[in-house]
Amino acid sequence: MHFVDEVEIELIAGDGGDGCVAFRREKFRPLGGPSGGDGGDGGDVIFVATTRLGTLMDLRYRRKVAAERGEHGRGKDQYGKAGADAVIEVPVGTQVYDAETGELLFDFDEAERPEVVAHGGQGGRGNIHFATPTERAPRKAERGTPGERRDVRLELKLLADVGLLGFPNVGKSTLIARISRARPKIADYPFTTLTPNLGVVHRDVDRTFVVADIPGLIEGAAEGLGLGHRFLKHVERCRALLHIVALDPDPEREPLRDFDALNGELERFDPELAARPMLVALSKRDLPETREAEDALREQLRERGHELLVFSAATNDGVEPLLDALERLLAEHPDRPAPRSEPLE
Ligand SMILES: Nc1nc2c(ncn2[C@@H]2O[C@H](COP(=O)(O)OP(=O)(O)OP(=O)(O)O)[C@@H](O)[C@H]2O)c(=O)[nH]1
Ligand SMILES: [Mg+2]
Repeated sequence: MHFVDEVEIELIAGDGGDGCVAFRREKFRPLGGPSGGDGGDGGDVIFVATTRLGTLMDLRYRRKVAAERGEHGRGKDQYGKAGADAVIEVPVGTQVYDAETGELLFDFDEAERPEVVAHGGQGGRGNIHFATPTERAPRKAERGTPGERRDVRLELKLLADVGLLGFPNVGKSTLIARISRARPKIADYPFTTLTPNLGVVHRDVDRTFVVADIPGLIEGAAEGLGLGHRFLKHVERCRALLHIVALDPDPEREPLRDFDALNGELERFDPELAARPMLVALSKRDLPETREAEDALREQLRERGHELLVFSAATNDGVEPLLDALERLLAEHPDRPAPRSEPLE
């Protein structure tokens, strides 16, 4: 499935139909009473969020979404039919911005709650409404008002409880595959994961949380290096972060330096992100070199105010305590962060 998290589209609500000027035909009177009906209202453009979708892909090639116009009113008191609404499903986590001003217009953070994103015009009144005692044969009717048109930009930000962060290859995808039914690709080369994946962790029937596997970030991500901030923004709506570090065969890389580098990226991207509740975990505990490095790293992180958890997704060692700690952290931070009002450039 292709992952598309940004689209721009034009929304065109239906114009209202015009009211009609018509008269009854009666045998000996050229102009009977007025009989022009009202125009129908134009259709609205309505978005509704659904959990069935995880991408904005369906909208990618749809440059515009238009609702039907209202029919014009007709003679013999006939009203025009209202135009049909255009109802579009978007994934939960979709935000709608005004494409010109950047203003946040709608935040679809809940499923099945429809919103009118562009209002249809109103039908004009027909001449049946304009008869008065002195003007028995009014030639007047209203035009329908135009439907709202607006250019919007849709941004999808995955709504996960926990965002998995880390350099490429630290084992993010292996962990999400271990703790949920998500089956991302796993491989020993960097940037295996190219698009975020969601996994639902079931701890008990009524205790679940959603984890997002964010593609590997590297130094310079806030400036667009690697997969860049295209994915950093998905972290924005996560209640908590799990920052994973690992020993890497590359001698240039070192867990503590990776940790500081990624935090620096978060900070540069959005200081609020760097302040998000965070757990730090060292992965691949099954490897002897990891166990050797564990204590020193724990000490270094303590100086930075973080506890270190250590786990192996390969053997499951330490995974349950890690999930317990995540659950506790989420319980302490029950609210989802509010959306930012400016879209990202
Ligand atoms: N020994 C050991 N290897 C692991 C463990 N977890 C992951 N790996 C290996 O590390 C490599 C990278 O794992 P991934 O899960 O693809 O890493 P990732 O963080 O998702 O990487 P990107 O998607 O590239 O950012 C793979 O070869 C995994 O098999 C672990 O607990 N122990
Ligand atoms: Mg991966």
